[in-house]
Amino acid sequence: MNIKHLALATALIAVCCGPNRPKPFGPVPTPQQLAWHQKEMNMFVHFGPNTFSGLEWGQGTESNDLFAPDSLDCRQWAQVAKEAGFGGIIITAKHHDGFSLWDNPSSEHSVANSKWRDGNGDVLAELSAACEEAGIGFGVYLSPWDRNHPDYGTERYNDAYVKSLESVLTGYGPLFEVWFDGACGEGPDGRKQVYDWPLFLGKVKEHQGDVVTFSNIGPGCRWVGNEEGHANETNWNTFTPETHNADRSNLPGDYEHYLGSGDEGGAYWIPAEVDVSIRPGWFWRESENDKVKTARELIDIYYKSVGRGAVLLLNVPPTASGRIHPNDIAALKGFRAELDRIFSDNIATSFECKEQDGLPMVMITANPDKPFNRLVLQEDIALGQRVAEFAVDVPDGDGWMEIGCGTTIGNKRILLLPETKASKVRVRIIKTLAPPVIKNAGLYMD
Ligand code: FUL
Repeated sequence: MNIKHLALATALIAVCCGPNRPKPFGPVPTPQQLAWHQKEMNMFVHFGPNTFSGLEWGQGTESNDLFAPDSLDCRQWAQVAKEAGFGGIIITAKHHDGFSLWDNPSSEHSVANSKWRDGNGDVLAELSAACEEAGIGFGVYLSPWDRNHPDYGTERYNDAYVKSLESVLTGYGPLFEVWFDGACGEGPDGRKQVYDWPLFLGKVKEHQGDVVTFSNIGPGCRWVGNEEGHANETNWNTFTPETHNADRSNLPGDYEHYLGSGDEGGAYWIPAEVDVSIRPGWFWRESENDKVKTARELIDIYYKSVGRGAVLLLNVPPTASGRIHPNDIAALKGFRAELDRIFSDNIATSFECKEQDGLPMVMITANPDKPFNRLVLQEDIALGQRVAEFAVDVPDGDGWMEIGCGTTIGNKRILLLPETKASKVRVRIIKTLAPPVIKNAGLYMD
């Protein structure tokens, strides 16, 4: 710890988790963002012509009839999601190929002009009803990039896109998240589209209020900067976007790394979302049935996303039949069983927040007979994000011995520790931007 941090922490001891609820500090989440943080994990569903062609990015020239799931079962998706512990499902209503899973008023390239269910099918209607029935949220991904639309690359396309957007924003009840993919490819003759973000975001606000809106840089949540399943160890929910069109020239250093860490003292609450697929690709293909991530790989992703204060968006793509493959279901069941096994037995019996040796502390009392190797900490983020650095000690003779350390906490921090038995564990808050407000502390064994 350097002198500056010690001084800062000393000046801020006053509170931790006492009865006097402190005032908010800095940017805070909206009620919708707070509910989103509490979901911790959502399921992404990539489904469309690519499911049938094996491509990751469809050309936009595929026949409408390529999309032909013979046993579409959105209730199965919702059930799988719910049982795995996902708070909602986000579906690719339209991916880059432009094919729309509902009757898109500004496109001919959709289920409505296909032989599937004689043109009367609507995947969004079916999935939103299934999510409602299962008691989980429903969200939509609507790719701005469109390789099919004839107007792509011209000003007219923005109006066409807005018409599609309004159709999904008004047709399927309240959404928990709207997902704007950052990909912006070329249209015919190399035409580049300049997306009208103020127009798009204005329509979201008009029809769905403060729904959490994902794009590379928010405003509801930001991309974490990779598709591998991890946030950075230091992960601030606060962030100051410079520009919406990913003009990276004036951003600090490595842009992707920067997205994964956010800004200490950033101007807005724009938390990171970790999007990653359970398979190598985003879309299902037969050849990847034996490449589904294992339960343990998913646990590792969980530690590096939810356990670093982010929200996890795990893609589980249905097969061409319209059902989720048994291998993906087995992996998710294993993942859920591992989470339950690890986090059902809290070795901490109580915790209190106090001052000791001039620092704010979380003092945890633990069952000395049981080993632990995971520490869970949670800030009360409704009051902002505060903690920037902490260290973890256990008693050692007359003193203490440090067994781990970390930086940010946020909604949830899971710190990996060496296997330890102790009657007490103390968390020293070494650097904090305001008096820390820790609402939960626990010890677990993995
Ligand atoms: C990317 C897309 O290009 C991928 O196909 C996928 O949809 C992923 C979630 O976002 O930008």
